[in-house]
Amino acid sequence: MRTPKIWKICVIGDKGVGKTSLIRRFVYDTFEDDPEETLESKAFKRKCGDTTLILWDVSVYEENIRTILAGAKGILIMGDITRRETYDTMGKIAEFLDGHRAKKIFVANKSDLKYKAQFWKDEMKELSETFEAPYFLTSAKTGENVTEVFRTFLEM
Ligand SMILES: Nc1nc2c(ncn2[C@@H]2O[C@H](COP(=O)(O)OP(=O)(O)O)[C@@H](O)[C@H]2O)c(=O)[nH]1
Ligand SMILES: [Mg+2]
Repeated sequence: MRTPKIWKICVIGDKGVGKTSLIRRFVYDTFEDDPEETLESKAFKRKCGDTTLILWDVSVYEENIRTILAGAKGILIMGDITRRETYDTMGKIAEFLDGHRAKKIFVANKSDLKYKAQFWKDEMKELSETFEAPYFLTSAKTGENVTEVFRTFLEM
């Protein structure tokens, strides 16, 4: 019998980038246009084969960020393509996490709003090369690339 694996994955990024929406799309395959704000960090769970993913939706108000991230196997660093400042935050987070053992993936969300994009693949590629971590353009709204992001963690 194979030992079941439990992996902790944390999702972080500026307020409103779609962290909760991405997790909800992955776990429940739903999307809301007007979800409630995440005041407190919260965990979701989804099984993928013999691996159980515990997904931490990290609140921007989280005071114990290091504690929340402790033991994480993976960290999703998320931005919103319609807001350039969220791209800059991704870089700051990656710097802050330098040396953390977790696998990191950069996620530029809201790809369905491409016509409003303030950054796109070139910028993401730069981030990806600087910090040696893969990137994805996702849409929690349409579901584009959402399972691919989590599948990449399972394969890393
Ligand atoms: N168009 C579009 N809107 C999104 C997407 N993901 C999230 N949103 C919207 O962006 C807002 C913030 O999403 P939320 O998941 O609460 O962001 P969080 O603060 O990072 O958890 C909400 O109005 C969502 O409906 C997406 O992929 N496309
Ligand atoms: Mg949220």
